[in-house]
Amino acid sequence: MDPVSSVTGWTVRQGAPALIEYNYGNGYPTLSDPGPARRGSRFFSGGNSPRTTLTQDVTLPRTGATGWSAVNAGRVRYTLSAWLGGYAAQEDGARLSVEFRDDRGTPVALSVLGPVTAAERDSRTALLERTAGARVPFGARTARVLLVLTRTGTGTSNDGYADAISLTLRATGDRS
Ligand SMILES: [Ca+2]
Repeated sequence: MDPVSSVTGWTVRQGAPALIEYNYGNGYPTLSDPGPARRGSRFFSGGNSPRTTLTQDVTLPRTGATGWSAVNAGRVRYTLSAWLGGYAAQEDGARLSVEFRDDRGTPVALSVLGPVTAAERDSRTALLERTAGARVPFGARTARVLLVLTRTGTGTSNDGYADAISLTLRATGDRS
């Protein structure tokens, strides 16, 4: 099937993403290239825009083991995870970040994944797993997840790729 450009749950801020099937061919990542084990049918690419950005805003749980009071007690950790990649020896790439904000919208923490370089991919078309995590900071109420797909090589195709994006919260028993 042809690529699609609307992405449920995400807001396109810049450019136009293309969600491409792993069986699309044309040199794009396939089901046999390195990537997530459970990769579904499509992955994010940057389409034909030099820079494509998407955001997803999340309100942290108000109550419960990962709720606001647990956050303020230092008892919640987050993990940001994604598979990021690119095409052959090109340096087109994907970067994923999460920015936690307090009730005034002021940033209180930031984690960034990628981009995965061509050297890290051994100059082959691939998506590689990247993760980061830390304690959710005091006062955090919302999180903005930002995906940036950037074209740096020649040609029109923005071959920053991403898939299996997740942000998870976990209650901890101590102030680790
Ligand atoms: Ca390219």
